[in-house]
Amino acid sequence: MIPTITAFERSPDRGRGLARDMRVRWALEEVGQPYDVRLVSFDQMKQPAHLSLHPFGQIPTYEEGDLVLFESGAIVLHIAERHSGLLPDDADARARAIAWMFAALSTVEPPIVERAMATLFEREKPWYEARLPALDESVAVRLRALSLQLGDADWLDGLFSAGDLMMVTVLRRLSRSGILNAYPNLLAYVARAEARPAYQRAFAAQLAVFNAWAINE
Ligand code: GTB
Repeated sequence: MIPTITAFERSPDRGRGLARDMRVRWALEEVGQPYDVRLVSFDQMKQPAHLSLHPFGQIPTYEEGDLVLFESGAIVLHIAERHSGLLPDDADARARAIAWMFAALSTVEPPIVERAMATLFEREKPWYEARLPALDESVAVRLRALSLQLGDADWLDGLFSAGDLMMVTVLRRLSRSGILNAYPNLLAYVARAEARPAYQRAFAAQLAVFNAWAINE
């Protein structure tokens, strides 16, 4: 059965692959599962039809037969559990890979998103300049630890897993800030992941949505 995911009709990231459908697309590409995409506007996301799929009126969602899922982490975990290629067979290694997925979403992503939100919406506020160093430090605390953990390994725990997929999508949010430049192994880690054919296909697919919209504007 071909699943259907939802994505922004007009992504505010202008095709840079930062919206959270990217991690779902990437996971589907890694496991070789074809998928359909339904594009939604900000207005449609808040209408009953979409709210019946996603209680918070967001993207991405995932529909596969009677199964409806929201939350990109849950969707990627579902894909990884139903197909081979994103989680190790060994039970302990599998549990560790899932722990890295949670670490990406609940430990590393929050300070990165908080900083991104401040740079987007608070730049003109009187407190912005004073607040930024604390936001930067919250991000740095996580990046220092992650960089130490990764060391000179290719991936966080053996072979590439859904944990790496999730962590890289989180780190990519920092790409334009230059913050990753202080962590050459993390920069290389992100580049290594971005070079994967599955990543490239997912990136091209979401970029095509933006380009199609831009041509018609
Ligand atoms: N925890 C949820 C998940 O992981 O699935 C979070 C989902 C979420 O935040 N979805 C966003 C959304 O639907 C899109 S991805 N927002 C609309 C709304 O809440 O009304 C977040 C996002 C948006 C834009 C950029 N960007 O421009 O760079 C990056 C990420």
